[in-house]
Amino acid sequence: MATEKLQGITRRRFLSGMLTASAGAVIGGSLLAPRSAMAATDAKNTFSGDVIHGSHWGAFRAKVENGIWVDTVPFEHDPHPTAMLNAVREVVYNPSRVKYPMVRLDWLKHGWKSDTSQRGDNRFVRVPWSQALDFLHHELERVQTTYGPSALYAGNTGWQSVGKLNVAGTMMHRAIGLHGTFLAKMGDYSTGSAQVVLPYVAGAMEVYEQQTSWPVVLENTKNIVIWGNDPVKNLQVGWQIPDHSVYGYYQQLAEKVKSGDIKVFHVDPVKTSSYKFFGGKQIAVNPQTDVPLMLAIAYTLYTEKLHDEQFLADYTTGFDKFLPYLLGEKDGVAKTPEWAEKICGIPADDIRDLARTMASGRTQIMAGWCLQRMQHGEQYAWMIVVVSAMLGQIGLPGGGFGFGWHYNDAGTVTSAGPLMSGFNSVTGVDPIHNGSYNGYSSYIPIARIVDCLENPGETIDFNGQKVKFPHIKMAISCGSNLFHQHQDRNRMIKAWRKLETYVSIDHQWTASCRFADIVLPATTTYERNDIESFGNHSNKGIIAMKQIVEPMFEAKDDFDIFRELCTRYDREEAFTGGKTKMEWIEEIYNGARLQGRGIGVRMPNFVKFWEEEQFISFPEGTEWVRHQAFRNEPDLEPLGTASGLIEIYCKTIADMGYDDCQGHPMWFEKVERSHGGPKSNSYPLHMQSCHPNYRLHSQLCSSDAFRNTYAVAGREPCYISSADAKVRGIVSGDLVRVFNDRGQVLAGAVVTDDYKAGVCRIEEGAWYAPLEGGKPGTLCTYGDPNVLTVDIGTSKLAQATSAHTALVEIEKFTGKIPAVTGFSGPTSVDDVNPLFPAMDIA
Ligand SMILES: Nc1nc2c(c(=O)[nH]1)N[C@H]1C(S)=C(S)[C@@H](COP(=O)(O)OP(=O)(O)OC[C@H]3O[C@@H](n4cnc5c(=O)[nH]c(N)nc54)[C@H](O)[C@@H]3O)O[C@H]1N2
Ligand SMILES: Nc1nc2c(c(=O)[nH]1)N[C@H]1C(S)=C(S)[C@@H](COP(=O)(O)OP(=O)(O)OC[C@H]3O[C@@H](n4cnc5c(=O)[nH]c(N)nc54)[C@H](O)[C@@H]3O)O[C@H]1N2
Ligand SMILES: [Mo]
Repeated sequence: MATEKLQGITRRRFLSGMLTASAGAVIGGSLLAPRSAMAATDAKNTFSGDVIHGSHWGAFRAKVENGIWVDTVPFEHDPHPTAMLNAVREVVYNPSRVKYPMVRLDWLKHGWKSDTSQRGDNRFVRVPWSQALDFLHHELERVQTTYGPSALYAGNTGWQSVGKLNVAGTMMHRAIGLHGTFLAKMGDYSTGSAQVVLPYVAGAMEVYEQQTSWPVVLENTKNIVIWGNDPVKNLQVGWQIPDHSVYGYYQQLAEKVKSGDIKVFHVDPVKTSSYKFFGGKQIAVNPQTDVPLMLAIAYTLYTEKLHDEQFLADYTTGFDKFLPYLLGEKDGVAKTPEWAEKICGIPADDIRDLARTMASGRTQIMAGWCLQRMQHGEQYAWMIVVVSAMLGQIGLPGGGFGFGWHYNDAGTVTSAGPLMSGFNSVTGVDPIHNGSYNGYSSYIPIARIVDCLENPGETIDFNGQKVKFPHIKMAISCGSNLFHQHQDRNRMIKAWRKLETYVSIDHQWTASCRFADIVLPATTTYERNDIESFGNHSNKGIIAMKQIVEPMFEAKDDFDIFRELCTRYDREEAFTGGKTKMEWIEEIYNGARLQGRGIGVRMPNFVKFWEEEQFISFPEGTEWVRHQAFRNEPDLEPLGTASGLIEIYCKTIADMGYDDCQGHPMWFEKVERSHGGPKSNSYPLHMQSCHPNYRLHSQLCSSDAFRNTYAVAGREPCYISSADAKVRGIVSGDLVRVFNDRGQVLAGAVVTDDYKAGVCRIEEGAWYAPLEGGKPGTLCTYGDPNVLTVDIGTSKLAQATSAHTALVEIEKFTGKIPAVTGFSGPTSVDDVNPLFPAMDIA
């Protein structure tokens, strides 16, 4: 939700909605229990007033009464606040809060020799902090000295929270890295295949880079092709604090579409929020078949001589090697619109029309990331660049391709202000343990974690290298929810049993905590001080993130958790750098202030900023055109590819000799695909697990009152087309079972005409809530889509997630309706001696 047109909520109504929501949301008595109640006499806990803070969902002012956060008001400089801000307060107070250090029952009894098949049964024992940290330290020592660094997986980091100091994953890396080297990860779930293939093709990752400024697009562009992308939905959140100013340009775009000045095409099997907001034409492609559609566009451009030969000659290499494939000289299949129609479901004439329109004027392609989170996702990213190259507009104002328009306020004009640095994982101090990896890889591609657990010793291909999977014995994660992010939950549950010890550090009792042996309670950002940029690419200014409430229960800042861990191996000073948290914040601020002086931007001194101003804004920057430097001076500003040019054919990739990613983009059939593809006879519906409209991944799912504003029958919504619902006798509001060979979940049906027949969606991040905890195959009572997704690499090149290659069947649920598990924290067992010396069992 960003503006009135989006969901019919104006800023004023949004604000009043906030008030109603908070009035209705009762802070549960049990939640305020021990700590806050006990501390009620503290001076700090009688504080009342407004506190400025920031989040992935935007900046806000928290209203505090007697030490309790009662309401949330969007920041006055955010013109288009998201409704998700309504859920943020609950993160502190909800029943899923991790309250105390907890150790899994059988792990407490038997340490690393525990019965790991009990993992996930959610029985935990509260232990004192000192003991929990002793356990963690003991396990790090044991694993390093027994097996060496390859047995400790500490590479994974996730979306944690904003704040330049309290970067949860970085703190973990810094502290664990001071103890010993470990198994790291490569890549991420977000853009795993695009970020590997695009540097070969276009010379840069492309995905996280700033895009051409929106004013330039609004002035110059005639056609915008939004390819598998929903920026109106996805720009609600940001890696830093989003300023949401981009929605102002979106309103202008909507007007230009209305007046006919700009045409927008949405290549998407779903009528998206962006489609509804901008208007334009939907090209309702069959899922996973965009490459045939693009090949047919390329075929049309070439055979109708609409391609830019001069551009191809001057700025690209290898079109001649791609052409025989396109024309079918190589494999006997010309990639004609008629050929593509049978696969992608778009009539051949419509494909030709689209190609002609794209060639008829300035065309900007805005490509999303979902399509590269599928098997052979590399081909999609590569083919976007090839089509753009054929159009010849790369580097012109408002033309060419971009892969990051839906991320981090892209296309806003970057300010002229300085950039803040932050807490760093590197200290320059040697670790205690620096053992040998014994011939195993020192990293794994992030999404291959379960493959690695299942097949230690096996060697896989990855981006021209060989990765020999080590025997992982221990894993630790902090600010990351592995039991949300990873695919094929039931397979994961079995593989997880191979770990001797898994440690999760979080403030919400996520499924990852359920499947952990040691759980440590972190504070939320709202319980500590920090500092962050307002705006991502826009870099509009700096916000003081002031502590709103006292830490709940026994939660500690990640900084203190890891500082205290480091005292156990004499690395406390190295971890803290000899500074307190406030000194760090001041130093981060002063770094930017110094930089600002160099570029003529004056900032107040830290005390004035922190105590008085609390928000400073930067002067406006200048408009910018992506790839313009390369276009103007290809010799002086070559791309980062081997040739310095766009590589339509890439020898480096061809020489890797992979069957599933070759020298130029190609169409490969998928292991499963709807609309007549493999396995569609058994499971006819393509399940999308797109990024949620009302969450950031799994974050905010545990905000009960907010969840109940969108849950259906108490479960995660499952969007299903009217046609598919009708033949199954399903109506909106029904409890449905969504299933395939990999698993089954309950969800609440939302029947809609927005979805093409054969396509359904359960948004990622819905919490895993097993009927029988720890049992593979058990019903998920809330609707985690990753129970149903496939866990294979995209290809030998990137080995990224293929989450969006997933077929399912849906039926009305007729059995005995189980309650939703998953949101109420651990089952606490207290008749066990909490001081049982599990660590001596070794
Ligand atoms: N099926 C499917 N799966 C997907 C995707 C998909 O499209 N489909 N998308 C993938 C993508 S792109 C991504 S980026 C991943 C996201 O996966 P994650 O990054 O793992 O997702 P989050 O839910 O943001 O998890 C962050 C965790 O950090 C915790 N946390 C927040 N702040 C703090 C803090 O200050 N300290 C500590 N210690 N913890 C904190 C939160 O409570 C939460 O549990 O998911 C991937 N999974
Ligand atoms: N609200 C919100 N915003 C977010 C996030 C969030 O959790 N919540 N997460 C952030 C993160 S970490 C990331 S990585 C990005 C993710 O950004 P993306 O991966 O780009 O986002 P998705 O919403 O998963 O998918 C975008 C679009 O792809 C379409 N699509 C799916 N399958 C196909 C297909 O086969 N063909 C075509 N043509 N289209 C298809 C979907 O219908 C959807 O409209 O979003 C970021 N923004
Ligand atoms: Mo992501």
